[in-house]
Amino acid sequence: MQIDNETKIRMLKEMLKIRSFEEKIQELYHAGYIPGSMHLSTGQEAVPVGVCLNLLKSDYLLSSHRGHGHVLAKGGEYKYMMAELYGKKTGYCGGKGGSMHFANVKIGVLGTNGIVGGGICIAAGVGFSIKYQKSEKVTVCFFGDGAANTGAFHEGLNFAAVLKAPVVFIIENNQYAISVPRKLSDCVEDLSIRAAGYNMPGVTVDGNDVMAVYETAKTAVERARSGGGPALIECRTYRWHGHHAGEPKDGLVYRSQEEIDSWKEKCPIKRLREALIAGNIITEKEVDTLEKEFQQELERAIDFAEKSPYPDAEALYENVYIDEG
Ligand SMILES: Cc1ncc(C[n+]2csc(CCOP(=O)(O)OP(=O)(O)O)c2C)c(N)n1
Repeated sequence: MQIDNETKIRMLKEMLKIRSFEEKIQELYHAGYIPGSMHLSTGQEAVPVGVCLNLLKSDYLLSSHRGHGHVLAKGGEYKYMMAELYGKKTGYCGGKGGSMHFANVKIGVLGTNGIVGGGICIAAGVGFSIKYQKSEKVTVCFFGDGAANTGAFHEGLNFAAVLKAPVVFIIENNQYAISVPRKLSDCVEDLSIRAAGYNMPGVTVDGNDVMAVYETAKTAVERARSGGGPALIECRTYRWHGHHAGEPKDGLVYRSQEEIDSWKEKCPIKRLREALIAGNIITEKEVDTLEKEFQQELERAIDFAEKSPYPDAEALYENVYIDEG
């Protein structure tokens, strides 16, 4: 498959957008500006970007507790995300969701989710509703390798397959579920072979190669959109930091520095950046400019979040039950 240069530049830009955001919020979290807990996806950026570049704004997305990258790749804006992380009224969920609970229907983000595997059955239901309404939308659902060992995984994939629902399930296999390495919890090497149990295509792909992710997702998204039913994609990747931002020694307790360094060598951004510069598709200077622009946008987002008010006490009771009035 030939990927045009414009798309390749977009891939780099979108990955830088996620990396810049997460590096900044990590700083802010440790400086005490962001309350609650936070799970970073640094090193995993090729997965959301490779998948979401195949989606339309009207398509839907569900995600896990590690969802900043997914929301950004689906069109999320720094300022509303930052305000949400700060717990402010102007955030995507009025400051009541925080890092693990972003939702914005306008950009098709139906929810990131603190329950491991929690998005999988919802995605099957969303796929059912798309089919029921005879619409041509697609739903993608991101979750970790740990979530692929939950009962919800079986229920959700089976239900979506029986209904031939337009859902693309994406396992972000970052090698660990908290501190448990996957060799202690998986009985198969390629998690994608589980797709056979649900009679859907399953593919394992290098999740640090954004072009490979893009191409694999393209096939699955087009198939789902044209009525072919769901698919399962396993993206092999790695999280550079600890399970959550406050984890002791940033995750060095259960894994070695050598292991982390070897994955940093395979950084998806470095890889694409070097290839695009070598191919005269973008210049070093243009990449620097992009990075500076993201830094400036982040400063504006922080300012917006800091100046925004906290939700009113009465907001505690809003969005809990449907207002029938
Ligand atoms: C149903 C449920 N069980 C346990 C937890 C605690 N928990 C939070 S994250 C996590 C590990 C998830 O691993 P994985 O699905 O691989 O995602 P990753 O954190 O690696 O992105 C666990 C067990 C939870 N949030 N929900």
